[in-house]
Amino acid sequence: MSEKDRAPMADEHISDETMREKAGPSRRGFLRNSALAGAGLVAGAGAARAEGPDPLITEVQEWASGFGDAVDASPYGMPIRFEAHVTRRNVEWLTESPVSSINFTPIHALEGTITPQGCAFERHHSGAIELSKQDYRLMINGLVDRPLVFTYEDLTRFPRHVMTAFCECAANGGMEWGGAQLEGCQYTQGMIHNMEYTGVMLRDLLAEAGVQAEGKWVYVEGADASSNGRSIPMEKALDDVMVAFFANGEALRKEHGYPVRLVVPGWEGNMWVKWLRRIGVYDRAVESREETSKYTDLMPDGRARKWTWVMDAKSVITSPSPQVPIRHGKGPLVITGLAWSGHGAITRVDVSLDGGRNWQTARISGDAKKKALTRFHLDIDWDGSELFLQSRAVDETGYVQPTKQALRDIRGLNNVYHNNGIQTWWVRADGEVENVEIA
Ligand SMILES: Nc1nc2c(c(=O)[nH]1)N[C@H]1C(S)=C(S)[C@@H](COP(=O)(O)O)O[C@H]1N2
Ligand SMILES: [Mo]
Repeated sequence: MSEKDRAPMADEHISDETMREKAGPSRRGFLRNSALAGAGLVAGAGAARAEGPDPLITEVQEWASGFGDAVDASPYGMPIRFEAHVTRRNVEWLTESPVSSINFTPIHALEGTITPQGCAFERHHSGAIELSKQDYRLMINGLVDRPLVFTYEDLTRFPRHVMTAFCECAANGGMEWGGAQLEGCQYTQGMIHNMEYTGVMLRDLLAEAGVQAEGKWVYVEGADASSNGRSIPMEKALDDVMVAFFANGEALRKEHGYPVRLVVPGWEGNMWVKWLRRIGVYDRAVESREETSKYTDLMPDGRARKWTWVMDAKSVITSPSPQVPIRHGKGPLVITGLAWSGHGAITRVDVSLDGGRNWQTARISGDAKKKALTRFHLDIDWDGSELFLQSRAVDETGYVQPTKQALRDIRGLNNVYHNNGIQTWWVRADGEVENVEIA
């Protein structure tokens, strides 16, 4: 992972223009003289400023000359083909096998805050399993008064709650510890998704079983071969942990843990057990079978930081960014990105155009929900000169997102997990954008 690798981007720059060309009869095929040809219609800012009238305005188009698709053409709809490039992507050299691997959310191409399930990153230790509601069982055992086994239907009879939360893999940004490496926020910060979940609170299930006084930890595991067993302190388990079965209004997708997953707001992704099958209550933290040493942060002196569960405040500019260069030239430019904190709500996002010397406060668009992705925008008038774009998140605890160098000074270079450092994009005068680090 040492050399700067552009390979994954080979098929990346499928611009809207290319898609339009691929999309069928060329627009030029419809160019005809029209009655309005000499009418002096002026195209608006940003529209094609060709001489003469715009046939898209003056001509009756093919799509207005007949019927569109009938209602059942696609009983469960997929994005229109012009958006077919907006997908999860994998970096092949990162892991040995795709069944124990990760892919990346196309955050550069999304807006707002909700991640559609179909392009939300996946992380599996032994592949995504197919488990039906009929075959689903959830056991609660250990230090409880009444060991219980729930069917899926049993779970649906507990009071339901709705919450939005981000899920970020602890390894998000891990490839960037040693320096700028991958071209695109999809790869540098895309091990994250943000969904609106519906489910039941873990505390309600634990109350049903009756946690005994010595029960201080829950050990949660999945039904897949890896089981992904993790220990969660009782305090968190009784706070905001959810046993979820809907995401973004519909059933969880298979790859996100259908039919039931754990939602552990603000905490690193590996605790969010998918295909949840057992909750054991214990008096101590139980180590998972295979993963005793994983997800610790290796320090320069060889010691490891452990139980670094909460994801610290972080942000990234999603556009412009290496996969989203500026194509429209100078003038009005919308800068946008995402900010989040596992400690609560984002209270401010600053943006720098000059690599961190000067900062201005961006607009937070929509709600800044606790432990959820928050969208920010900054509208500038770009003079066409190069920029060193950075964003810096501040959360409700007052914590300010650090520079990558500040993190390295504390944790050294052996680390992989929990890189929440400030990202720099070098916007060149020609509008192309590169991942860089400035000293
Ligand atoms: N059962 C099970 N749960 C799991 C995993 C797994 O491999 N098996 N991977 C974990 C890790 S490391 C992460 S980052 C998140 C990713 O969730 P997602 O695949 O829905 O994005 O799931 C977690 N839960
Ligand atoms: Mo993860």
